[in-house]
Amino acid sequence: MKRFLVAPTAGAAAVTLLALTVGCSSSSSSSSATSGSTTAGSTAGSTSGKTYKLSFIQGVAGDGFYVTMGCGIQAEAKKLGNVTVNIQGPAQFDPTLQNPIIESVTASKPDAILIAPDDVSASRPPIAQAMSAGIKVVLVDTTLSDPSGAVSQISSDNTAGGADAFAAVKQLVPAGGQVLVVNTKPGISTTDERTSGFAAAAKADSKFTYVGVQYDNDTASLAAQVTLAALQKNPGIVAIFATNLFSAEGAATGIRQAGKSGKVKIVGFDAEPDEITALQQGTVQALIAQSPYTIGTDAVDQAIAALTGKPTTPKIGTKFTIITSANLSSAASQAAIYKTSC
Ligand code: T6T
Repeated sequence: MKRFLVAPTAGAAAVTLLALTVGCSSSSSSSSATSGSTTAGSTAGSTSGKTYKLSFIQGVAGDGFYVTMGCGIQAEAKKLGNVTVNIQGPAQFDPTLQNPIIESVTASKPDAILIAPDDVSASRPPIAQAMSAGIKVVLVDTTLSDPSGAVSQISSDNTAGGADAFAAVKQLVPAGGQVLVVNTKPGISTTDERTSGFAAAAKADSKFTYVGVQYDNDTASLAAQVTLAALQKNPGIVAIFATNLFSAEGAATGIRQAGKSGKVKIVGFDAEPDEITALQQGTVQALIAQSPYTIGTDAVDQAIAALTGKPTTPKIGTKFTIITSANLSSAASQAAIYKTSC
């Protein structure tokens, strides 16, 4: 996988960016209420004339990360010319909502499923059932405690991303102090790993006190509430690491409500437009943008390789772009902002 570096830039909240790389790709898009399908108009990528049917099951619908991943998936399908894609996702990041979608997609007999599992354990049985039915499975973004049988696992290096978030906090608050994590919920591989990476780095630095993690059930409204409560309980908090898009949006609201905008720093994961607005307004100081579009393109390539007997890559890591107000206008930062539609 690739990793990045957070390099200090001149002036205030400057954490400039980045760039290590070590692996390969990422994903996205819709709800049980939402689904879409795209079909290539030619057989440009086909040698046999066969058309391949892929299904992409998002971690949750309406999340810019998965929307962007879906754009990559659809673009790659179109490029190959002999691939159709159906996109669906649960209304919440919840295996009890996602599992029935996995089951109904399996019943529809696609050639491959690209999926961001909602829980490391609870998502395994229906995914194993899909594999047993002969469907190729590519794990995008999140993974399982037991990923055996999957063609490929494609994601950011999330533990490293958590450590990078702490490096950004150190640059923002060199004197140290209390730090908090606002996270989604236990059992999501990606955000658990980000939290562990951040906590380990914070605990290893004697200038900082790690005050723990608050969970928001992947909702911005709860993230705002737990942030406000945590700031009231621990007025010494100097920075918050928000482990994903909704956590960052909500933490920014909580800090605003506490009247501490800009005083308590936020380093957040992801880069959807509302997070960029918070960065411009000075509520959020740094964003660790993932590469969901690339996860999507790589996932299609892995699925098609598996279906055509070509070599596959068991683990692919995709890069981060660390966005700050100082580098927001750069081409790299602009290209890293997530899409709200394709
Ligand atoms: O951070 C991404 C994704 O990587 C994570 O697994 C869940 O949350 C997001 O989709 C952003 O909301």
